[in-house]
Amino acid sequence: MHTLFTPFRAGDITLANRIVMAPLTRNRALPGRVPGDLQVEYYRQRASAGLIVTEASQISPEGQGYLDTPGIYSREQVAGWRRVTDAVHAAGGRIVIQLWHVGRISHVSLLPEGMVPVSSSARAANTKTYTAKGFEAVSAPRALRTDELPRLIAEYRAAARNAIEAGFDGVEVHGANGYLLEQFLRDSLNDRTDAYGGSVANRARLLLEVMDAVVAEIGAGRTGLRLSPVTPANDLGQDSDAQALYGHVVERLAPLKLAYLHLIEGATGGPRDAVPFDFDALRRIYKREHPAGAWMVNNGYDRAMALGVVARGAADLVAFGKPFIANPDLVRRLREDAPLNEAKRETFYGGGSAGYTDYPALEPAAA
Ligand code: 8OZ
Repeated sequence: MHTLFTPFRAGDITLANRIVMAPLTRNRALPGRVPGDLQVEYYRQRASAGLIVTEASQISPEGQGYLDTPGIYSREQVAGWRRVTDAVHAAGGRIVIQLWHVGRISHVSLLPEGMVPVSSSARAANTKTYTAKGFEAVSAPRALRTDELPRLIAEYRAAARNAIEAGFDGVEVHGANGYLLEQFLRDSLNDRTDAYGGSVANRARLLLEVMDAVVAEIGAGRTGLRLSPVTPANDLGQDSDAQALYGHVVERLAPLKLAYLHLIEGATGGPRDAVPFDFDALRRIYKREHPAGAWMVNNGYDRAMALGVVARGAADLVAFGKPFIANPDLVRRLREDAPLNEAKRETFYGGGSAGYTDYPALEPAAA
């Protein structure tokens, strides 16, 4: 029996198998950044995943960076998500919400009147985002003042509270892919001279304070975190010593006893080995102090790789992104080694049910 298909306990969350649906931005929220009927159907179809991590969802209006991404800061959003979590739970699944603040990866047209994106620095990213007018260059950010950080941390905490009210099994803090928390972590951008810039300990401070706040609000057993130590995503640039930076981060996270850590190995959605990094060394540091802490891996895994990494004990959980877009019954297809549907890129971001809730599942197995 392959362990990939056996149940697993991550903190307070019991998973029916080790296969996780990775967070996937799909830009289909309703006005008010509220999830609606389409999201209920999309996530319900994928409830056989051991765990679903929702698409990244902004913790505040200022945390949004793309058109039509959902939030988890308003009453209407909580009510919308409640319908999603009820549907997934009724189908026997487990679901956590990814808590997101994009930092400087935004455009003024997506933000409340008069606001500009915020970051660790005032330096703009050389990248585009998707607005009501299509792809546009991101707007120049301003550096957050030190005295604004407690409010930001409180927003993560309130979002975590909202998530539990919405019926989620927990939250995954988005600490990856060039967004706000990673903008503080890496010295390729963070040019601060306060207690949140400079040394590794200072650059990790905001992330660790956010994790402390979320854990204090909803408990460590319902809290996960996603990291991407060497991704080039969103023009952040590489840290001068990623191994030391992330070694410090996981060493400081271990005593929190989180439900799971979720690692993007390599370039998000791209090459796994473009930048050298010893992910297993990171895992060993983390597991030394938190052996029960689930280690979730992601990025370009196929069936053989996933079976292998779990069988070797090098990971507890494996997250799949694009395969879950195209295969609502991915767990069954992996178990039976059945062919997979191909995901259609044209319908990844925005639109309706086409390329979203219309990918076919296998016919029911013969009795
Ligand atoms: C693709 C498009 C927009 C956002 C990430 C939340 O990379 C995202 C994202 C992905 O983490």
